[in-house]
Amino acid sequence: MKNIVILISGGGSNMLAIVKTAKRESWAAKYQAQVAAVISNQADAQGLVLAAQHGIATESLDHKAFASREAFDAALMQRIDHYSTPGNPPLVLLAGFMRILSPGFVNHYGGRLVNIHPSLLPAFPGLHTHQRAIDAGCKVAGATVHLVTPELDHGPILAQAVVPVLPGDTAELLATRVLTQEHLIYPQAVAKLFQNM
Ligand code: NHR
Ligand code: GAR
Repeated sequence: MKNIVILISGGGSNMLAIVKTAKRESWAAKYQAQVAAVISNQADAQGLVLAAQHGIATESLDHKAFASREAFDAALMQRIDHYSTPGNPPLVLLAGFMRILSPGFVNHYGGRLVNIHPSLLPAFPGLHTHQRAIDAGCKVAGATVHLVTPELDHGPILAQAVVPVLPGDTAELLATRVLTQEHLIYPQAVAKLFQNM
């Protein structure tokens, strides 16, 4: 069995979309894969409650309890690698995970670390993507699933979805429109990765 570990910081709606798809489409039988755990750097993340309701193991690890980014990342790596199975390090999915990961962490999971970013990369890496797209006068916006590399939001693109930016849009309205698409493309991109693994 290949284990998936999902890292979150908040609501966890992308995490939930992946958990539900994995169950509905019986990934266990199809790909010998399952969501083994959800880990949050925020102890009060609503996503932890949702994951537990679906019978998934949950953990939280507070980045503020560590002296450096590297120390937090090393501890996080240990927690994740607890879910390794013989011959298979876990596939690690960032789903609204809000901490930049150091090169040591990224290289440890090389090719097995995936993020969903709420913009059409390479446009708008980093934070506040929806407001920046509106301010730039973009007519379309969207989301990108990509492999994580040490350079923020720059890894190879696995999937994208496009939505219109509508007159009068606020960042909140646009975020909701984009999020609906995120829930479709993230599970699809993960399934495609497994088909090639
Ligand atoms: N790490 C690496 N090395 N590469 C990527 O592509 C990463 C990553 C870690 C997270 C998600 C990301 C996004 O999709 C992601 C991609 C957090 C920040 C950030 O500035 C930026 C991008 C992303 C996630 N975080 C601040 C920090 O100091 C904290 C902000 C906060 O807590 O609200 O880490 O956009
Ligand atoms: C999603 O839109 C995701 O793309 C974005 O945060 C939201 C999390 O929602 N990620 C980032 O902004 C990473 N910096 P969710 O917790 O409901 O999945």
